[in-house]
Amino acid sequence: MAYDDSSEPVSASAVDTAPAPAPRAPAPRPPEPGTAGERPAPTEPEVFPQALKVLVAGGFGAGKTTFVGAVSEIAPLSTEELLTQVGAGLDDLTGVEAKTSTTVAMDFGRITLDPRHVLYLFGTPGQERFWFLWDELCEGALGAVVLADTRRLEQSFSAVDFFEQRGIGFVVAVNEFDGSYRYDPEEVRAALGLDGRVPVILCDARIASSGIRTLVTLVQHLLTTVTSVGAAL
Ligand SMILES: Nc1nc2c(ncn2[C@@H]2O[C@H](COP(=O)(O)OP(=O)(O)OP(=O)(O)O)[C@@H](O)[C@H]2O)c(=O)[nH]1
Ligand SMILES: [Mg+2]
Repeated sequence: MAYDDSSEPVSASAVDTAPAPAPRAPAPRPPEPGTAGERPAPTEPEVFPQALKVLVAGGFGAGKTTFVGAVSEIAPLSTEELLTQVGAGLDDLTGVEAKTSTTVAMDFGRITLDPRHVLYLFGTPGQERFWFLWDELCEGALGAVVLADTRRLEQSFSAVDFFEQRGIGFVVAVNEFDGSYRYDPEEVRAALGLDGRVPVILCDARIASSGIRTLVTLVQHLLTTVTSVGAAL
C-alpha cells in the first residue's frame, strides 16, 4: 500500500483506481542570450535622466520662439501677442523694428536627441516686463541656450547673469541676423565676459539642424561639467 500521511485511511482499491498524477510541468528555463525577455546588461552608467528641461533664453527679439519652433518635433506651443502702441514706451524696438509680435509667457517644444536624451524646451519671454516669469520657468532646468542677437549683443547680458547666478550650465548661441556684423565666437566671449569653459557657437535659429547642433553642444557641455545631475533636478 502506498504511504499516505493524511488522516483518512486509503484503501488498496482506491490506490489502484486513482488517476495517475499529471506530469510535472518543466521548470521555466532562463532565456537564451539575445532572446526577448532577457534584460540587457547596462553598458554605461545611467548618468542622465531621460527627460531634460532646457531653457531657451536671450534678449527681446533674439529668436527664441523661432529656435524652439524650428527644432521641436511636436507642434510648438507659443504665447505670441501682437505688439501694440500701448507698449510703445516700454518695449525697446531699436534694432528689431520689424517685430510685430512678442512672447508673453513662454514657448514649449520637445526634441528627442537620442534614446537617452529627450529635451523639453522652454522659451522665455524676452521683454523686461515679463522677466518675473524666468524664475518659474527655470525651476528644474538642467541647462540653457542663451541666444545672442548680433544686432544687439548687449541684450544678452541679463540672460548670462541669470544663469551664472543660479549655477545653471549654458551655452551661448550667436544668432546671426542678415546684414548684421559677423562676430567671431571669441569676440562674443570677450564682449560678454564669459568663462573659458562656456561654449560659444554660431547658429541660425530658423534652421533645425543648426538648433539641434546647439542643443547637442549644450548636452555635451552639461555632461562634462555637471557632476551630480540628481542634485540639479
Ligand atoms: N534673419 C534672421 N531672422 C531671424 C533669425 N532668428 C529669428 N529671426 C526672425 O526674427 C524675428 C523675431 O524672432 P522671435 O523668434 O519672435 O524672437 P523672440 O526672441 O522669441 O522674441 P521675444 O519673444 O519677443 O523676445 C522673427 O521674425 C524671426 O523670423 C535668424 O537667425 N536670422
Ligand atoms: Mg518669443
